[in-house]
Amino acid sequence: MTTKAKAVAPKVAANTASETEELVFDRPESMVDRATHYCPGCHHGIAHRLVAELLDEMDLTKKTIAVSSIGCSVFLYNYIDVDTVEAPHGRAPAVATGVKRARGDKFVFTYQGDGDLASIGMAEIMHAANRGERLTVVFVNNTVYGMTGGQMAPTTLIGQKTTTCPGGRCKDREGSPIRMSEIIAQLGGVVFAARGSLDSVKNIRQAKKYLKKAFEVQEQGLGFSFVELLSGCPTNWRMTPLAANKRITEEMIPYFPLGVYRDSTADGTCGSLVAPAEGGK
Ligand SMILES: Cc1ncc(C[n+]2csc(CCOP(=O)(O)OP(=O)(O)O)c2C)c(N)n1
Ligand code: SF4
Ligand SMILES: [Mg+2]
Repeated sequence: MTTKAKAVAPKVAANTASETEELVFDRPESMVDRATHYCPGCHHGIAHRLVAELLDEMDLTKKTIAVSSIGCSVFLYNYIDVDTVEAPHGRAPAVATGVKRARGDKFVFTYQGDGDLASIGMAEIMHAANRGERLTVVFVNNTVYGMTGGQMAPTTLIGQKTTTCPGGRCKDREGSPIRMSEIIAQLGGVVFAARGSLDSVKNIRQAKKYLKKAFEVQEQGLGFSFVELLSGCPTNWRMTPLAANKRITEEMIPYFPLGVYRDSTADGTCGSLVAPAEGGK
């Protein structure tokens, strides 16, 4: 189910006979030239773009099989020009396991929301990580079930109002928000686990570095790699995009600290859990 991207614009565009303009920002070749269905201010588009940029830069596009799941990113195959398998809700790590084991020559990543990965698919993600499947998981945590209208997710913050906890999430009633990167990092088959954020340019650049490392881990055949991306859902948070970004900075990052939680590669920390780079627990 691939869609061909339009030819990319030349890197130097002629303006007049005597003048040229340097193209400094362009659409990645592996991204389809099409408007997305995402709401204004949604971070799924940024996450897609980071993935697409790396597929281009690492020359992975032609050998990639994406496993998209259920949630607002269900139409990922419309936007990233790679072969894609659509997995039932939460089952992407199990489907990706089959794909990667059958086609070890392919680059395989799952792209999952927090409702998908940390709720209905909790068993699948835990066991795929524990087995050390040689695949990469991109986990978009926006603390809510976005697609279905804003129900509480396992990652919903204490006090956050959703349609299923209209008075705000209460620890005694619904339990504490689950920190997936910290849990995943402790499982035996995990080589790289990190949490980035898409709320600022600085954090987006850092998130791309984490994704790149995770992709390299798979390419080197080392084992399971996992990157969580803190993201905004302005629509279901009932916020403007700017206020949503601020919420990530001020409320999400303190609870979900950014940084590398496991790096067992040769240039990493040889299998030990590592402290997050910033933020407090
Ligand atoms: C087995 C099953 N249960 C429930 C649903 C309904 N459903 C579709 S998307 C979704 C929530 C997705 O939330 P999340 O994974 O956080 O993705 P987001 O939309 O926030 O990116 C649910 C519950 C479904 N499609 N399949
Ligand atoms: S509902 Fe939320 S997650 Fe879904 S597209 Fe809109 S802003 Fe993005
Ligand atoms: Mg979500």
